[in-house]
Amino acid sequence: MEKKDDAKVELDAAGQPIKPNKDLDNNNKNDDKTDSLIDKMSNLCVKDEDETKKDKGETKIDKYETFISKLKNGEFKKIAFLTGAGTSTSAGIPDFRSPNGLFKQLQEKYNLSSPSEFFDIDTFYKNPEYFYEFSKNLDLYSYKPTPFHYFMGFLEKKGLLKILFTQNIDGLDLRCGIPFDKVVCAHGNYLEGHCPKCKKDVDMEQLREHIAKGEIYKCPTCQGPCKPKIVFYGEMLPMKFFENLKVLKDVDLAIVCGTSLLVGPFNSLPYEVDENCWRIVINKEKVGDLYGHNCFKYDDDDSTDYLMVSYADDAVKKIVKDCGWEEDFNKFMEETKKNIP
Ligand code: CNA
Repeated sequence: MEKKDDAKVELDAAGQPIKPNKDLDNNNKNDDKTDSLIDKMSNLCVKDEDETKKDKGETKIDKYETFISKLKNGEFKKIAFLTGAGTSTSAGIPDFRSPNGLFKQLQEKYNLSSPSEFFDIDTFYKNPEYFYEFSKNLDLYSYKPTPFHYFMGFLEKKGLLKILFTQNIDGLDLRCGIPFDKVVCAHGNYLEGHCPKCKKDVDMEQLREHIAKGEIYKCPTCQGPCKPKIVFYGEMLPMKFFENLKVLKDVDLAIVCGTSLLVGPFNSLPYEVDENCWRIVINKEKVGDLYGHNCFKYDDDDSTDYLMVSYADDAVKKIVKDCGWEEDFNKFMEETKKNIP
């Protein structure tokens, strides 16, 4: 496909179109018709390209350049990250909704009627053994943080990270140099155990032992099945999520990454920020069209929303390079990795 500039039809001194392509010129004798056809086709090509860009949510490159220049020059002083499963797929943990994601795997294995049913609290009450079997085979300590996780830690080291809201329960965010008080695990974690029925905390060590043996750990108080404090569909989010919403009002850059933005209330977080806040969305496919509404103004040149259709780690590589931070970032990764068990 021709680029926009190549497709321009130049006019001669008499105001007639000069044919843009020499080969076409030689092969076509009916000049006027050919010219107008070429003209029309050129315009079609340009339109096509623009439409494709719009479909992908890409906008002009200068918005990215402005973003980089502000990041590099320290104009963003309070950065929030809003992340999902896509930040951990390169560590080897599948996400939910990708074609080979957990939803499909678990729906097929347990013959469930909907993809999300496995993580529904009613399924857990009915068949706690499903989740115990899944957890038994899940050794979260065997996974290592990805370059994206280290990037968040790197910005924390630079004093720029204000807060991280993550939907992930893998704990990788806590292993790359970000202090616990700045991490909101919106969908809970695997570090603590509780009884979802009576809400009592239970001993995680005992819960782990039960999971390893495939025995349901019954709540000492109400006899209900216990599980790690990860939030299932139908359960409340941790209070820390709601308590920290106000922090988002005070950030000047929000980086949203690796999330389909389909799970509420997490998917409302990008709208908690101030209207002047920059919102950079990094995802391997376009996201952010909530219920058919384009909530991000990617295509509006005056907006501060920018979509990078990219794998999370590739985006980090590019941003770090464009900011001239490669050497410092690599050093940070190496140093931080040494402290990971
Ligand atoms: P999701 O709905 O599965 O969406 C993931 C998004 O990330 C999709 O849009 C993918 O296209 C995109 N994606 C996948 N890999 C990459 C990549 N390498 N780079 C960039 N983008 C990528 O997951 P969400 O997080 O949006 O949904 C919320 C669920 C998923 C939460 O309840 C989580 O607890 C849950 N989850 C967490 C983990 C984990 O802790 N690592 C794993 C699987 C699911």
